[in-house]
Amino acid sequence: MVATPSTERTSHVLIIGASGFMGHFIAQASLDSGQTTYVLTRSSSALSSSKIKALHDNGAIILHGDIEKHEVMVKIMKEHEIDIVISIVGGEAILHQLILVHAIKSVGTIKRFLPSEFGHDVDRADPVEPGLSMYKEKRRVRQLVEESGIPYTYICCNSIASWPYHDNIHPSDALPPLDHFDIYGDGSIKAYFVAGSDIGKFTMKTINDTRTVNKVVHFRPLVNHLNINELACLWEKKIQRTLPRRIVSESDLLKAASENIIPQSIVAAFTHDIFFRGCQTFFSVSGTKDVEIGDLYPDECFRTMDECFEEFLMKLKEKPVEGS
Ligand code: NAP
Ligand code: KXN
Repeated sequence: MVATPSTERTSHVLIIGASGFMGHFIAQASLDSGQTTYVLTRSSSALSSSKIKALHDNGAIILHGDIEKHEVMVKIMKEHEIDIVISIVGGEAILHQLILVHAIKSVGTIKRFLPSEFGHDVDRADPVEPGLSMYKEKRRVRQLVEESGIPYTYICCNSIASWPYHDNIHPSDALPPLDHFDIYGDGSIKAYFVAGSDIGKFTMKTINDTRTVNKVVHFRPLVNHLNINELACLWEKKIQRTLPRRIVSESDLLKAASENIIPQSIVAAFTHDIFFRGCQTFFSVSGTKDVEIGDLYPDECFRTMDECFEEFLMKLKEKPVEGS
């Protein structure tokens, strides 16, 4: 029998924040999954950004706009018949999404909205300030989305696979340490680490999946459920030498948070929440709104931390750091 070509059109996905750190992984995964991918940027000379140019070269359609401009966003979503909106704006722009939610509501045809979450479950985690203020903003966005009746999915992907530096908002842009390890407390509290490409890949699986409508999707890959002592040993095996450990105490992190230097103090607050309070593991994924990504896609594998550290090692070999 000859297969009939499918006449179903691919989803039109609008990605906001693709020039950013996390957004780039999502936009690349959207292209890899074959969706028609629109990338919104505020920059009018977008192709001068190497990240946007790379996405354009891979087939993304670049649009100029700003989520703070209601009418512009309504026009863009209507004109391009957008089905799915994924926002991955950074910490300073979380509340700008309130305007975007109103625009999505007035368009009326958006099938799914993924707001800028991509971390911990903000309704459960309770970090110290200034981390708490960022979560309060994300909670406000959740509340408006739910009141508006827009179908949504919240991606709680936990930590991006990298060394968890307490002062770097984009830790996977940096190599793991080569001089010493900062170990938080006794180093025994575990976290979940997910490769950026997997955050993208699994996020894209959820967007047309009816099981994730109005759900909080938790990423808890057991292969990457590790504490910082285990991470340090893994990296030592890769670089084939041992490094001294320096203990960073709970009060050191609380002090770094209380200094209120943005964004570093926000990261210090989240690092405290992860490695002292255990915010990624203190609850079970069992509420009526919760789903675990591994339960949804049991046949899909996650990249392991071993593979991610191997990739860092390759980068180190390509570009050796002085003194290493
Ligand atoms: P980022 O690098 O700061 O990038 C933010 C992007 O937002 C920029 O590319 C910017 O695009 C876009 N943007 C900002 N304001 C905008 C506006 N008014 N209209 C349109 N676009 C706007 O962000 P990020 O650090 O990746 O953070 C993204 C999300 O991921 C956050 O929710 C954050 O909490 C989370 N995150 C999680 C982890 C983790 O380990 N779990 C790590 C990092 C981030 P243009 O300049 O091109 O307009
Ligand atoms: O401006 C920012 C930003 O863009 C990202 C301030 C903080 C962050 C952090 O977001 C990121 O560095 C790490 C992180 C989150 C949010 C995280 O580990 C969990 C989370 O829920």
